[in-house]
Amino acid sequence: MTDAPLILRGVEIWQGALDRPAQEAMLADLREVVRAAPLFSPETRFGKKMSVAMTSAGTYGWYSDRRGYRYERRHPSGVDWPPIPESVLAVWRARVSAERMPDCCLVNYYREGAKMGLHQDRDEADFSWPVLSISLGDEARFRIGSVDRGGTTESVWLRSGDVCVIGGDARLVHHGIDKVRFGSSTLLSDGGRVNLTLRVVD
Ligand code: MD6
Ligand code: FE
Repeated sequence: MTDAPLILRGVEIWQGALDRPAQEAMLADLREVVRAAPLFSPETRFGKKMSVAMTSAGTYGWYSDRRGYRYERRHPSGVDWPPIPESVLAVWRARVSAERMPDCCLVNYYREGAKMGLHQDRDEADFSWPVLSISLGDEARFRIGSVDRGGTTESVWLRSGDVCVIGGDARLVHHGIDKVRFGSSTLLSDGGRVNLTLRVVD
């Protein structure tokens, strides 16, 4: 466990926060989540299918289509989202708060070639809560800009077991994933990257 985070544009990056056994245990829990609520690739509000496959756990799941970005109470199949695994909640408790648990754990799955454009996470009601992310599997280049659109950006490689906290003055910074170094980790047998983002929604 790292004892101090790297800070890039106000984003806390806890490198190596989860050891390999913790990563494997979390991945096993996520396989259960995906079994109950299968991955799907939503459309952006511009009608373009996202390259990242997603699902969620918790009270709410993040969803997108031509009507826009929002949280939904149910998976597109109509089932409730499964509960957020305890292994995931434990990271939130340790890094953010033991008082309030997240309402949503968005699961992003990057197959070969998948990426995520610069965006802000702003579909939540209360920006005083940070968004916490956990990276598992292949390394990815995480790009961070500013709260305002445009301007310069900086990037950092996120590796399996890294935890990021985007909060405070950085809560609304633009960020995205440029690319994933496919096959760089042995955690997922078929390669790829999983990123979890935990949010307080209401
Ligand atoms: C990803 N992450 O790492 C995309 N959002 O695949 C995010 O969009 C993100 O890492 C909010 C807070 C932390 C993040
Ligand atoms: Fe995000």
